[in-house]
Amino acid sequence: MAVTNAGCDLTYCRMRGIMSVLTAFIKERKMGLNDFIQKLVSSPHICQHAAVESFLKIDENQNEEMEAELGSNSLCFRPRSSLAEESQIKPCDFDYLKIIGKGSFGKVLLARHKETAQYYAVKVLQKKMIMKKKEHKHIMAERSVLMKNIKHPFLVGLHFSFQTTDKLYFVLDYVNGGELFYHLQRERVFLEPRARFYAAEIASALGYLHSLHIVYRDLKPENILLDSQGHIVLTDFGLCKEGLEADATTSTFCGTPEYLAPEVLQKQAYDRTVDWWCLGSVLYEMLYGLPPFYSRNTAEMYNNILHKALVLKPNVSNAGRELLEGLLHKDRTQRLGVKDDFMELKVHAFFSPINWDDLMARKIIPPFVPSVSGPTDLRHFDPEFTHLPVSASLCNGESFAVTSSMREAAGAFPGFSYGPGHDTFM
Ligand code: ISQ
Repeated sequence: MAVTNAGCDLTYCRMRGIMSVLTAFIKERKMGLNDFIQKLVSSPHICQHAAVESFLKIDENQNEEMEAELGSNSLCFRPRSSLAEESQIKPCDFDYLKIIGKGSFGKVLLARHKETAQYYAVKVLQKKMIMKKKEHKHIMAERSVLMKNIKHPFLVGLHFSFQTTDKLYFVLDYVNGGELFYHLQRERVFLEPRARFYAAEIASALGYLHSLHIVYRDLKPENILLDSQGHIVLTDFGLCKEGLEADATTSTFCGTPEYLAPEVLQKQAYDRTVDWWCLGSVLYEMLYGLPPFYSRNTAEMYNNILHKALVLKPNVSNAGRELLEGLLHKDRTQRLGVKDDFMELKVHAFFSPINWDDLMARKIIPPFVPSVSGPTDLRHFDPEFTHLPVSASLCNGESFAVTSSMREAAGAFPGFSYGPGHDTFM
């Protein structure tokens, strides 16, 4: 009995020992698993793998909790779409309805997802053209910026990106309120409250990008859209410069010359204050009807930007003129926003009627609501685009004769594809 008791005691002791070893083991495993999960979710690439996604059971709510735990800068980009489909997203998953924009590298189309009937703006870029103009770094930058868990009420959202041998596809939020400057052209100038509303929404989007160390860099009229409610949507992150810390500068530029800041024109180093110059240019144009330093002669306009003093006619309020002077300082070290970035703009007298919390919550009623009857109402898009025939090759048009330049283009965008099932590159 004693032996048995002793045996029991021993067994009990042993049991306790085993339990504590097991507990330690489980604890360690748990920590290891936590580490593992953290690694998984901080790699957008891995966490979009179908198997990983189902392992993590990422759905909207869980992801929100996870984001709160991991901090808002987690790199795991949440697809905005509720697509349950786990197969790879491909061009033929969409009906391409109309061309709504066109540029040198490709076009933007209104597309409807066949399964969900959801409308998207699909930006299709020709790899060949991008390679020819040595722009693939910018395109990858656009995709990487869009994927950086960017979520802001006034920035276009990326749902998926994928590629075929000759094309890159970005599947973006679709908005049909038209370009801000389409409406400005119709009205010549905006009254101050309306200009203030747009400038405030744009400023909050820029401030948000800066907080992620992203400089938008090329704010220009065609990148500023309105949604159907009349809120701002900034598109086109192709020229964004990623990874600029608060006092970092860069000097590479190849954008279009709409609102070029002096330092960019002179190919000097620039930083996030370049965006405040661009905002000043947009605000100036909204209030005065033409860009600042405008001349029909481009060379003269460049000269004006670099050397001509800013003259502000008195038909704008003192606060408005003071803000423009601050934003359009030729010397970026004197420009409004150089110290505290967006904070300096937020507290400026011109924006005193703006409640920034309401603005971010889209609670400020837009001063103008574009008239649209529904998603397929394209009245605010240029008929020059919408009347163009939609190419059938978007869905079935892989080119058959594969040339060496195509082969080169095909492999030039590793890691571009993003969305359900895109764990590998094409
Ligand atoms: C979204 N909706 C309409 C037009 C667009 C152009 C470019 C990028 C996104 C867009």
